[in-house]
Amino acid sequence: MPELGTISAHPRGDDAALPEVPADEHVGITVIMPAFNEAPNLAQVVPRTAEVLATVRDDFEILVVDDGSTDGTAEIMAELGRHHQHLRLLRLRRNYGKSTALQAGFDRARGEVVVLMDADGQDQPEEIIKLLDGLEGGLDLATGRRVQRNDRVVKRHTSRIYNRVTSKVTGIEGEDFNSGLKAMKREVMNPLVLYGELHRYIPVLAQWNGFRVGEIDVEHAPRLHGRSKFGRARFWRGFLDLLTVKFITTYTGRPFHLFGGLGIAFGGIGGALLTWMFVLKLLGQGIGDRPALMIGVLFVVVGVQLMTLGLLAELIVHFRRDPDVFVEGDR
Ligand SMILES: Nc1nc2c(ncn2[C@@H]2O[C@H](COP(=O)(O)OP(=O)(O)O)[C@@H](O)[C@H]2O)c(=O)[nH]1
Ligand SMILES: [Mg+2]
Repeated sequence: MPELGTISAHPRGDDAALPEVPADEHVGITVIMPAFNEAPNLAQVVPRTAEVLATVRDDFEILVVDDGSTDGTAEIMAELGRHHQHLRLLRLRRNYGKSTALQAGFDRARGEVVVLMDADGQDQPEEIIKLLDGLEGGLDLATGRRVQRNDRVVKRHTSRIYNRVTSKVTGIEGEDFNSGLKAMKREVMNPLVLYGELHRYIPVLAQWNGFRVGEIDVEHAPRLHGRSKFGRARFWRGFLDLLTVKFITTYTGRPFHLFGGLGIAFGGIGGALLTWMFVLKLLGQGIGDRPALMIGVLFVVVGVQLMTLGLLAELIVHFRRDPDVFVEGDR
């Protein structure tokens, strides 16, 4: 996991308009808004969101995670803070990426319900109500399904492929895994560990942790100002992270089943080839130039490597058990 130690938990002196936050107090709802250079958007989105939340309950907070923005986000937030008492600003020292920013938000969110929402104006604050209704209706995580996507054509297509592949690989039903708008109960957030591009797979990880996950149709608007930060490079990294997710959700508890299995397969084939070569040698044939000899040796070495890797992984799992993750109730 990337280092989070350098995150400033409280606004620095120049954000004096924002009050210090008592971390042990709980509130009804926390909206976490990751923002990377979204100053003009925040100026519109934050007040709108506060307005909507105020219709549901008084005790909420909007936690903007400024991920190393260089566009005057802090100043805008300080200004907003003068008019909105529910505002919190978490400033990261540099740009860590959306997953790490969300994780930093998780670590400080005080809400019984945690809402994730993009800061660029694409997610509509009014839709939060629908998601909250979803939670009332029994879901643990309600994730927005953008019915009419307002993104560029390329993005819409890559996104469709990505959603199909994710659903196939993970075996989890869903049409819009990476929507920025989500609401979850606090328990769903607690075991999540986000880094890299894992924020794309929150529904997968939550479902795997045993929570009820559902998609709810939401409106999606064009970006208010600026451009999308998610280009091609991040898209590909997202696919690598799909492998990570697949691995985490399938083999975390039993890595030796993967590595050991592969190791036995390689070792077995290699061993068979070497036995064959040994027999030929005994029969008096020269085997020095036989490809099977090389392949046999290679496979045996690879097999041993995989087995030891699997045992190491098993050791790590063994010592990292967190018993509270599995427990739903205990009385
Ligand atoms: N904290 C943080 N937020 C980011 C980063 N990149 C994008 N975001 C935020 O994530 C949200 C969605 O990003 P956006 O560029 O609109 O992606 P798109 O909607 O998928 O095109 C916006 O609120 C961005 O400010 C980042 O590196 N760090
Ligand atoms: Mg966007």
